[in-house]
Amino acid sequence: MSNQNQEPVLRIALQKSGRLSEDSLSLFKECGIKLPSGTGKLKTKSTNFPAEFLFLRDDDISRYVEDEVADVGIVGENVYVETQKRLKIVHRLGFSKCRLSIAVPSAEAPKYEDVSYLEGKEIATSYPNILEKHLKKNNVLAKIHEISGSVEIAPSIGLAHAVCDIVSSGSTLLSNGLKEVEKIFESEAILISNPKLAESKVALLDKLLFRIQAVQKAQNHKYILLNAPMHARDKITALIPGMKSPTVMPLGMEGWCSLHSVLEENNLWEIIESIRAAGGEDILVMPIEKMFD
Ligand code: PRT
Ligand code: ZN
Repeated sequence: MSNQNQEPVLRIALQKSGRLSEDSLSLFKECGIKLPSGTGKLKTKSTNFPAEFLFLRDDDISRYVEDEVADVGIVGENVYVETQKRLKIVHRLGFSKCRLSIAVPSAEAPKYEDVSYLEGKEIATSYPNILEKHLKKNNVLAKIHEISGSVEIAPSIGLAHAVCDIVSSGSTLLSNGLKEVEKIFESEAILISNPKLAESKVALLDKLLFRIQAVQKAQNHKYILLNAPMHARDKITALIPGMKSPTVMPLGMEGWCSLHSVLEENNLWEIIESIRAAGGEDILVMPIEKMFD
């Protein structure tokens, strides 16, 4: 029960242990939100942010948020969509990426041209709702066997002709003689919230989001410093426009300047090549801790 006189606290549900937990905890650490270390408790309070953490099975997080036991939570999008809850996806977090795919025994794979291969077949999965929607959309009638774990062994024990399972590296499918033939859903960790949060909690959530965005932006950008001959300055400046424009500083050496800027990680190598082709030298690329614009 919440007490009206108490300061608002954002109750955050996280996976206790599994593929979401480590990245979830390091995200809060990067956001400067401290947790008492190594308590192993089910519930703990941040020591420097009005937040309380609940540590749960990932399958239970959406329900806790729906039931208002938690205000927000971090879950895999696959689990959230499968459970068909009407919550709010507040932010995409970019970690615990995986895909939900159809796989068939390798010997059968050449026969799989499209989803119509599954007509009249039996498919084992832990994601019956997402699979059913995909089959319906493609007008395919198939029998879905819902199983909660070790889906990949279903074809070899004669339970199903195909599986629909989470894939990350693909090694589980490979070691079970299966071949991924169609990707039906892509997933990453998401921050979900109850749509009926009180205003005071929304303000805390906004504060948290501001920090998460600064951390994510910093992770996707690098700080770059380089030396350029004066004649190449404008050309290189155009390659690294940065947040407003690069800093240009004279070097002790006549005819040269130093350029400082910020660039996106995902086309870093191409930009470095262009800078070198334009005459830039002595290039340093460094991580950015936080980024606010
Ligand atoms: O104990 P709890 O119920 O909390 O955890 P859990 O065991 O149900 O979930 P967990 O920790 O395995 O996964 C949590 C979330 O991480 C999932 O809901 C996905 O959103 C995401 N995720 C990312 C994955 C994977 N990668 C993944 N590889 N979830 C599961 N797997 C499994 C998959 O089921 C298959 O058995 O790993 C196997 C495939 O991996 P590869 O690398 O061999 O392809
Ligand atoms: Zn689970």
